[in-house]
Amino acid sequence: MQKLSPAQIAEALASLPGWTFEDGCLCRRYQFPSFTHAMAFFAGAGTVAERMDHHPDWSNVYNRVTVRLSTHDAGGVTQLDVDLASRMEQLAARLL
Ligand code: H2B
Repeated sequence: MQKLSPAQIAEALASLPGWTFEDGCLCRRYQFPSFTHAMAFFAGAGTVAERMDHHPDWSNVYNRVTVRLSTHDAGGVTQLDVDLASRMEQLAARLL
């Protein structure tokens, strides 16, 4: 997996509303209606991540989930991170 260029990251972000590029990662902060919704997101996105063998750095406080995506092996953001981010958007859309 090749690291994306700043221009490629900017292009990907154009179709990922709410996502930013911060500290070398794709970043998104979700606020769900409840802790239960946040846990449903963890379960769904966790299953997708495991299938992709691509794992998010993420944290949870009550109904909030902060996600940071990068490809450690590549030392930056790759297409895998863009793909996982868009899968997360699909899952979150059903819970927000
Ligand atoms: N997840 C992420 N986010 N970045 C990686 O570089 C990565 C991963 N590498 N999940 C995978 C697992 C690698 O460690 C295993 C051995 O495939």
